[in-house]
Amino acid sequence: MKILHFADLHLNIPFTGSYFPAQVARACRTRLRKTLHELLNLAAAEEVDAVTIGGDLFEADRLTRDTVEFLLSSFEQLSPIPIFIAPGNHDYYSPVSIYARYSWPENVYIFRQRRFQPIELNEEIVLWGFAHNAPDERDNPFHGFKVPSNGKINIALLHGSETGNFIENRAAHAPFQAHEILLSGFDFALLGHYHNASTLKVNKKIAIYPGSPQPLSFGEGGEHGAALVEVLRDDIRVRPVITATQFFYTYTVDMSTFNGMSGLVPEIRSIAGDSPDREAAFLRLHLTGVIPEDTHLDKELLREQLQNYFDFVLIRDTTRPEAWYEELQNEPTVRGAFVKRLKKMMAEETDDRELILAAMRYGLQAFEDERIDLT
Ligand SMILES: [Mn+2]
Repeated sequence: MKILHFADLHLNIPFTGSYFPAQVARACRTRLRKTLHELLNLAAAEEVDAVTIGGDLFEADRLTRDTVEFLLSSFEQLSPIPIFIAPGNHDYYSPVSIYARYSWPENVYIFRQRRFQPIELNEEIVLWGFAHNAPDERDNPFHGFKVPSNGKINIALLHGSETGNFIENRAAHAPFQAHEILLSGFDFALLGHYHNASTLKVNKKIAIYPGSPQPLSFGEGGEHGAALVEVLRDDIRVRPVITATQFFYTYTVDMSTFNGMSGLVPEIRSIAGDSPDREAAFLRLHLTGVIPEDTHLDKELLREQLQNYFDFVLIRDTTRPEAWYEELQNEPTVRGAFVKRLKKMMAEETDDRELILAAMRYGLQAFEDERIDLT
């Protein structure tokens, strides 16, 4: 039995969190539709027995009729291959949801209940789907649930947060711990929710997050794709398939060591490398540090130059002029005292000026809760 599993496609996602202009966001949404077609084409080419979707297929509050019709016709084209959907927090099942209001093609099966429900995939394999019924399901889906002993291979399909040891994480959607998958009697779990691909192990592989087929925001730098899962009598084999064609890059430049634009642009550009499959690249650039008195940085020029290589450039500027130190040392805070002390050291120990300046930089970054890269 061969299954293509994916999750978190997030059709119609607005990309507001990434500050995309409308045009860039629209291009990304179009790309997500194309990605769905590629996933379904892959399912057909691999002659899978089933497709499973681990939730967040779309963002319900943004969904257009057009997208619904796109989904219905795309899924119908895969017929007779069955598609099983376990709704997540963005596409939760309710009587007024798109899942309930539209008539879906016959090869599409939607799980409706916030409790595992079984479907026999064949004589040996049972798929158990769990549906979110609200945008904020905080209960553990495995609590109080036990697969009846049926001598079969039991696979869970759900959208949820494997929390590791942080069991007190109250904001998590459908939180659980990896070992509970086995405790409930499942052999394996096909998951969704985390956008970076990962594998859960308890002695052996017991579950996968395939990752969102495309990364959807800055910070989603991991692997993104789908998983081809082969269920054998005594083994479950997983083959990851990378589908990402858009990429989000984050880069920090300490402007304290800035010496001219000519080196900066190639340096930033090189983080994206060369990738023949890349359709779009987005950059979030963080400028930090204290700028020496005689330095001038033309941010608009920098953005313009970077836009030759990136489809979107977001610049966050937390640089400060050198004169800022003077102001700071009079501040009646721990930070002020810190700066005053280092200034005094600088005046006394002229040999260690560079070192003290670095300490000042890192210290101030820490005060501002910034990430500190010791370079
Ligand atoms: Mn989710």
